[in-house]
Amino acid sequence: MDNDTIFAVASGAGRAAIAVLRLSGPAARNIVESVAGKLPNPRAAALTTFRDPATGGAIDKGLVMFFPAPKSFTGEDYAEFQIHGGRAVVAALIKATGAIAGTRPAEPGEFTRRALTNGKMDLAQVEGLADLIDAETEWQRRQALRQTEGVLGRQAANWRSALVEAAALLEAEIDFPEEEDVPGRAGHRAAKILAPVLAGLKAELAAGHANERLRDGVTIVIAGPPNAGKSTLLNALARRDVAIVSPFAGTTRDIIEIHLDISGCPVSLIDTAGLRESTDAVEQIGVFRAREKAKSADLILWLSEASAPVPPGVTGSEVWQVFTKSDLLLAKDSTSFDGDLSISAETGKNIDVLIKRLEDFARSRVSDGHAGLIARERHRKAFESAASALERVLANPEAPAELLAEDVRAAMFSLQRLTGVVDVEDILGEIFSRFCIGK
Ligand SMILES: Nc1nc2c(ncn2[C@@H]2O[C@H](COP(=O)(O)OP(=O)(O)OP(=O)(O)O)[C@@H](O)[C@H]2O)c(=O)[nH]1
Ligand SMILES: [Mg+2]
Repeated sequence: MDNDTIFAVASGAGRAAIAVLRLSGPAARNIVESVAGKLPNPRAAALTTFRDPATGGAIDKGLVMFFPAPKSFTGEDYAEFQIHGGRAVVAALIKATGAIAGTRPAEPGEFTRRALTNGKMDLAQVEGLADLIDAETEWQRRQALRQTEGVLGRQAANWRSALVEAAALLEAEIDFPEEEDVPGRAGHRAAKILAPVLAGLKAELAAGHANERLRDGVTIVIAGPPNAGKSTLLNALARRDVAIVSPFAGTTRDIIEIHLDISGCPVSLIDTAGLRESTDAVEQIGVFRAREKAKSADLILWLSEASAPVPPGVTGSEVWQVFTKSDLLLAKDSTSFDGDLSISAETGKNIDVLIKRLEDFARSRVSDGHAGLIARERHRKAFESAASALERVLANPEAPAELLAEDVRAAMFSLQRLTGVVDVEDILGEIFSRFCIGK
C-alpha cells in the first residue's frame, strides 16, 4: 500500500455537462485547500471557484465535497470536485491537481482497491460493484446491488461461526481425549452443527447457475432455410434495422449478434445464414458458422415459411419451430398450420406471443436477481469445496477428530476466500484489471 494521493475523473470520458474528479489519500485535504480554496464542512457540498495553485488563475466554478477518513468510500481522506465537463476544464483541473506533491493518477479500480484494503467492503462486494457498473438490464442491476450490499459476506460469516463452533468441539476432543468418553461423540456433535450449513450451501449451489447465468444472459439463435424471414424477425425483435433483409435467398452470410433486454433479462439474439447446400465458398462458411452457433445456443428458433414448413435442420438443447409469413398463408386462404408460433413480421401477428414465450424461457434459465448468493464461478467453486469438505465430515462422524477438524478447517478456508479474508492476491489482480479508471 503506497502513500500516494490518487486522483481520476470518475465520470465518463468525453464532454459532458458535469464531470467528477475524485481524489483519495493523505494529501486530499491539502489539495482541496489549495485548489478549491477552503475545506468545506465534512460530507457537505459547497460552491467554490477552483483555482490553479501555481498561478492563482480561476479554472471553473463548481461543487467540492470532502470526506475525512475513515468515513469515506476508500476509508482515507477523500474529496470530489464537480466541475463543468468540458475537455479543457477537466484537463486544467487535472493538471493543477497533478502538480501538487504526493499525487498521481489512479490506476484502474484503485479507489475500490483501497476501500477493500481499508475494510470498507469485502471481495464479494467489490465484485458486486464491478457488476453494478456493467449491469445492462434490470435483473442484472438488482443482483449486483444485492451483492454490493454484502449478502454473501453476511451469510458466509454466519456459516463460519457454526464452523468455528464445530471446530472447537473437535479441537477439545483432540486436546483432552477422555478415556471413558463415547468414541466419536465430538464428531457427532460437530456433524449436528454442520448439517444445516451443508444444507444451506447445497441449496445455494442448486440455485446458483441461474444467478451466474444472469451475468451473461441467454443465447438465442435464429436458424432456418434461406429466405425464411430470419433477419426480418431479428429486426422486429430489435426494433431497428440491424440486418439486411431482401427477397433473395442467401442474403445473410455472417453471424449477426445483438443484445436485447427482454423484461430485464439480458439476451443475445443471433441471426445466421440460411442453411442450404451451397457451392459459394463464402456462403458455405456462413452455413458452417450458423451450425456452430446453434450448437452452443440455449434456444434455437427454427424458422420456416408457414406455407412451406421445413423440419428443424439443426439440433440443440432446445429447438422451437416458428412458422413465418403467416400473412401470406391467410392470403392464399390455406388451412394448414396456424398455431401460436405462426408469426408474421408483416402484420406483427404473434410477435408479442413469441416475445412472451422468450421471456418465460429466459426466466426459467436465468435468475431475476431477487435471491441467491452465487453470482459467479469463483463463488460456486468456493461453495463446492466447502460443501464437499463438510460432506466428508457428515459421512463419517466417527473418524478421528484430527481428520474431521482438518475438513472443517478446509471448509472455513473456502468460505473465507469468498470474502477475501485469505488468499486474495491472485484474485485481486483479476478483478481490478476489469475496473475502469476512476472506480
Ligand atoms: N409477407 C411477408 N414477407 C416477409 C415476412 N417476413 C419476411 N418477409 C420477406 O421475406 C424475404 C426474406 O426475408 P429475410 O428476413 O431476408 O429472410 P432470411 O431468412 O434472413 O433470409 P437469408 O438471410 O437469405 O437466409 C424478404 O423479402 C422479407 O421482406 C412476413 O412476415 N410476411
Ligand atoms: Mg437473413
